Amino acid sequence: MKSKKESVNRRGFLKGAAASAAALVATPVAKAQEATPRQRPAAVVPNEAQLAADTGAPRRVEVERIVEHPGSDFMMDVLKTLNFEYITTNPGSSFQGLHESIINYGGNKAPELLTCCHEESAVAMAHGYAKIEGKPIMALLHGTVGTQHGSMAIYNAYADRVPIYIVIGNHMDAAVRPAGVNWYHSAQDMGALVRDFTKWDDNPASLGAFAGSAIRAYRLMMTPPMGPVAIMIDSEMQERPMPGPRPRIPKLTIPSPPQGDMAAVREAAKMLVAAQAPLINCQRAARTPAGMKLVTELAELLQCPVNGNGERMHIPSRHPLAGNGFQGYSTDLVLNLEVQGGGGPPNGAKSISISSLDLFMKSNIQDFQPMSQADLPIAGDAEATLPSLIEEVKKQMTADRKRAFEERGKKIAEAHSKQREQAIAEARWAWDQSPISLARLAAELWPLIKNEDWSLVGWQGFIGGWPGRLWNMDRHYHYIGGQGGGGIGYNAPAAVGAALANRKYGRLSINIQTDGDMNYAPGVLWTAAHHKIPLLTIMHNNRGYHAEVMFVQRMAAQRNRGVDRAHIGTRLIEPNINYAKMAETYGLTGIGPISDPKDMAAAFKRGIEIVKKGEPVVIDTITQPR
Ligand SMILES: Cc1ncc(C[n+]2csc(CCOP(=O)(O)OP(=O)(O)O)c2C)c(N)n1
Repeated sequence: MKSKKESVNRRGFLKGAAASAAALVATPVAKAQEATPRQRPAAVVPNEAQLAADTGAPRRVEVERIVEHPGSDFMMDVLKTLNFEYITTNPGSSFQGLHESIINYGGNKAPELLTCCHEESAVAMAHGYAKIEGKPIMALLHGTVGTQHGSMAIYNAYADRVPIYIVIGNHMDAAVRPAGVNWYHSAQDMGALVRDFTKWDDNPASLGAFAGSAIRAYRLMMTPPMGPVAIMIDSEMQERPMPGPRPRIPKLTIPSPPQGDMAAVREAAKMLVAAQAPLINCQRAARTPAGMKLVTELAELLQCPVNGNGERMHIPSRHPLAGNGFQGYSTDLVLNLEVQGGGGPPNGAKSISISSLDLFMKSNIQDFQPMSQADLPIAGDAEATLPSLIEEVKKQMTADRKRAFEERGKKIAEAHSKQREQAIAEARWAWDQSPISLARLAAELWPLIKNEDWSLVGWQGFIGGWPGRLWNMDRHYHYIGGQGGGGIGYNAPAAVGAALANRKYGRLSINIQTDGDMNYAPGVLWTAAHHKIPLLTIMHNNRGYHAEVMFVQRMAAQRNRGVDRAHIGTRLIEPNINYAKMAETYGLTGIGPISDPKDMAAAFKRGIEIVKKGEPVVIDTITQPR
């Protein structure tokens, strides 16, 4: 039996709940078509009995007026022409109209809405997805607050030249914007928050304008150099009934990527054929799987080395021409393909640059690097230009040059195989050490995955590059590079997004994950569990922000003050973080912590088995700093 006091309190609670329900239903659904300033219709509030009877089953919320054809249904018609497979979001009232249309309009057809616990995760997931799939998904952000949270990830994608279609809700019309939190979340120029690092943004004032902007944004985003775009959507426009006749939706066509000028391409071929020791340098040349084939074909024609599996796959890791050539290979000509800034060629060497970055640049953010020193700069997309360059090299090659190339190629191949042997020898160092060596971690994992269709979806910059040194990477999805803008917090969510893209191909996605990065927004683990995204996450748990430990140590040493306090502000210790438990909290299988290297193989096998059943797993390994 409830006491009298309790039942009064309960009634009081229900009254409060009814009031908040009133506030809730007042905003989203019941809206009339009248001119501004608009009267909000009084909402019909669920009564106490309804609330008390609420067992958690979906309840029909009554409203005074049903909106038959809300603007957001039309927005969905437009967005569906863009064929997004997924929409990542953290929910917000500024796009509740569109949210409702996504889940209910058009018979629940794709795109699927993915629930994210942080906007940075929503955007970075889209970043990782696009690098595997070669096409974008949409990230839906809430007003000023969601956009600010998402902005770091937008910046990374911008610097990485990766397309993300960002839609941002806003309560534009101050005359009808309810007082309170909606004002905090609204902006007069929302796009300004991310304009320095989006390729384009727009704030369409009508549904007709939205249709045009939505298609234009997609085209601009997909034209090299690619990049994220942002479209603002006004809440009133989403929620009001469609005014007047249905606007036209422009047809989506994507411009072909720009090729470099043919006269310049011929000149480049001439320089490459004549060079004694050319080197191909790639940063983001391969946009599609074809890019990797083209770079490899050019290298094989010229029998010259390819430096560049840093940001994308450009040549198989065990290809004899992968690397920088032999010791004493004194490069006299560098061919830079989509390299920011074009790099400084070695002393006395000449350089050619083929890059779409010359076609688009913004002012404020300094990601463009020092001024390019190219002797022959060709403005154009490298991947689109490579077929003509290959043809020209073939035309200009003589039998004499071919013989010289073959000689060169033999020496490069010998050096490549020596480097591989050296990598294997170096991997043995500290083999039995605890904390576990990263080389051993990569070496123990390789035999377990090499016969699978695997994909490394995390960055290898902070794990000593061991997968690239030891594994046989020969597909475009074997490696997708790093953050782009160096923003930590990218890796964990981008890996989930990349694993999402890999899921439909049945690929085994693997992420060797640093601990500092994981702690930015670990809720992405829940997203992986909730949406059943198979992913093997192996924690590189060095219990700290090791890059920063090293910086502080160096600074202290430079000042001769000793390095014994460099852990202050840089280590994640006292208490240690248990990632197996973290994973379990979010509904994943957690394994570890593992500090004895002998225990790794069994844990990896178990993890792989679970991932192959379609689930995400986290294995916590306690590792050497680097
Ligand atoms: C958003 C952001 N904040 C801070 C930094 C500075 N920073 C560079 S590396 C690093 C440490 C990253 O730690 P972790 O991911 O654990 O890798 P580790 O250095 O330990 O290998 C930090 C904080 C950054 N690059 N990005």
